[in-house]
Amino acid sequence: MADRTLVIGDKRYSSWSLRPWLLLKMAGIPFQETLIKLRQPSTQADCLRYSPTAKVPVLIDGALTIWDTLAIAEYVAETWPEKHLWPADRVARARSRSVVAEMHAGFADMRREMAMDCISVLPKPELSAGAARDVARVQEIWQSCRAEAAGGPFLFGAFTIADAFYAPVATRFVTYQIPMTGTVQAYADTILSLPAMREWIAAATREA
Ligand SMILES: N[C@@H](CCC(=O)N[C@@H](CS)C(=O)NCC(=O)O)C(=O)O
Repeated sequence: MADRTLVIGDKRYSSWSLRPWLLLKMAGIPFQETLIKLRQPSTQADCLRYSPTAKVPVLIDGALTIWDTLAIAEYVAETWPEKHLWPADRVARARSRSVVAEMHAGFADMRREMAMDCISVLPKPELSAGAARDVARVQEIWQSCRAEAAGGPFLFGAFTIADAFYAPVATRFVTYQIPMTGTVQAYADTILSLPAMREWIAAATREA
């Protein structure tokens, strides 16, 4: 059994947990899971057992603990370079790091007003101007990346860290009935039809 554990939150709600989980699955890197229930009186104490920030995800690889999604993704990419989890091309790699950084550091309004609930379809919310801008920007990123991508259906062709970072947004667009057309719809469909995504959503349904 792998001496590697990913500590995650509820699959239904934890968008940050989905990112490294999907990355490890898509890369075929074995790991065990420990799931902490979020939004419970015990959540903070449960998370503090693994992470100084009291947040998930956390990757525990042997003696090493990594407690931030981007740090986990970088560690995985460095440890398994043969998986090519960043694009091989230097220019594409710089662009993919930019869109990943945008996701990691931004989209606060969309995140707040469209919290991940990957097993539900909810009424389309009245979005604030900020959240509407976030949605438009994500769609612009997907369109511009797909326009330049070659060799596969993902943002940079083959599956990379950028796809893991935007996968939770594909579920949010469905949950909150955000209109999608053309390239944006096709990209969301690509992500949501991945066997690993189906596995995550099926497990989220069982949790509920
Ligand atoms: N910057 C962190 C954010 C992680 C985060 O906010 N995780 C949420 C769950 S998605 C969490 O652990 N919340 C703790 C709580 O709900 O008490 C990362 O990139 O990993």
